[in-house]
Amino acid sequence: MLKPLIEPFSVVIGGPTGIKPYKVKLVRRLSDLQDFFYNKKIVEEKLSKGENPTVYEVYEVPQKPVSRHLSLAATIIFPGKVGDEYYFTKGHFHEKEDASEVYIGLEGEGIILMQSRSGEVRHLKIEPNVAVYIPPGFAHRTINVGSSKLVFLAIYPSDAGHDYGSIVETGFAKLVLEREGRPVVVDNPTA
Ligand code: S6P
Ligand code: ZN
Repeated sequence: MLKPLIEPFSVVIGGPTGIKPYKVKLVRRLSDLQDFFYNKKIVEEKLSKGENPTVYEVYEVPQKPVSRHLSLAATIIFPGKVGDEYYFTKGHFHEKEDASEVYIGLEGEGIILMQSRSGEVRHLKIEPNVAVYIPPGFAHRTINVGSSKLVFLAIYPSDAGHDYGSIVETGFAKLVLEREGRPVVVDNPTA
């Protein structure tokens, strides 16, 4: 039987939401990332002073979660740090282990940290005119290492799913920290 046709569509890339139009907006504030930054004391201090900045926003055009579809999402990570650790996304494995993903840099400069279930770590730069392929089986976190917002487009199987729990449990084996004004990738002492 023929599958029903989905109407083709386009989005405009750029502007304050990264893509337009979008269907779903997600906002991640410092309080949502309490379990993810390595220096939890600094996070607690900021939150107790009433500081709860937005760390990143995601603007999604999701499709039905079935394998023949691809979803689009723009992520905007604001510039900032918790102590010496740059702002980042939570990071996740895809629940569907064979789901890969492509990121395309639109604005700013960042690093994508990738880590396999067996602990192998890779990192690549993301910036305008760079596309990064994230193979199946690698958890991925994006870090804004610049002084302006980092914007990138993600294209991924709509049924990929997100597993955040494993990242909270084990942490990434590497951290991206500022040292003498520059980003460095170092071992995570708490992982
Ligand atoms: C989805 C894709 C991105 C992230 C977004 C936020 O597979 O990788 O759209 O969801 O960058 O990151 P996170 O780790 O909070 O989902
Ligand atoms: Zn993903």
